[in-house]
Amino acid sequence: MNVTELFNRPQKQLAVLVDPDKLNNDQLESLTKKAQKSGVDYFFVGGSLLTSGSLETCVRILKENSNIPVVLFPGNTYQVSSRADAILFLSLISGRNPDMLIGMHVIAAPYIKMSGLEVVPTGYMLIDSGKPTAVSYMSNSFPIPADKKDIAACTAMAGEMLGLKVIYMDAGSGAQHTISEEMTEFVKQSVDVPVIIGGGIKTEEKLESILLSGADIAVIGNKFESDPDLIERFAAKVREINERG
Ligand code: 1GP
Repeated sequence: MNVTELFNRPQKQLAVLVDPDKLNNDQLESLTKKAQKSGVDYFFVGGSLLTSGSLETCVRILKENSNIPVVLFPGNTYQVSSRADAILFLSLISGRNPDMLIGMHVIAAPYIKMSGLEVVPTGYMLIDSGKPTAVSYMSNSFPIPADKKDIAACTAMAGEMLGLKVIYMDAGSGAQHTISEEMTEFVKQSVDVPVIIGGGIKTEEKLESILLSGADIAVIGNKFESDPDLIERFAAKVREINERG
């Protein structure tokens, strides 16, 4: 199965977000082994900026120490590695910055084609989380207000109609407030493609309520960076939800 097919599986899934800037090689190797042991579904790899970490080294360590699919979640056009399994080809449909809707894609397209990576056309939607995030600043775009679930749903619908294969709603890394269950549910009911939710998920309770309200895949970065031992517990929670049905 390729990554797009894996995203479409009926069960709830867990992605660990790895920012190559945040972990040294030893920490990354240890986190990778924990994720492998715990049965995590994906690694998402990327960051708004890469200032010290190496994307290539990061992907190599993930691949050498696990058989978990590695999916690039690029913060810019430089974050392409042919060692990964797939790339989220992100169109920032919550914003009105043409560079993030199509401009960067034109620049990246030939490199991505040469890389041979599986391309997952992704409708990326930033949702307001109470304070400006790195990605809203770097993308020069406004997030969708947190209480405007109708705007979020119509944006997701439009993305699906444009042919995007997955919707990723993100409150931003380290968000103060996660995306609400109400918005998650409303968006999920509005589209047939898988819905990914991330940003600020820190507890098993939150993970559970986001998945039960309709998210197909939950993405967690910050919390696992500060406490990698939680990976096992969070992955067990996802398994438990799937077994309950
Ligand atoms: C950010 O959705 C991801 O783009 C994950 O956010 O780091 O807050 O878990 P956290």
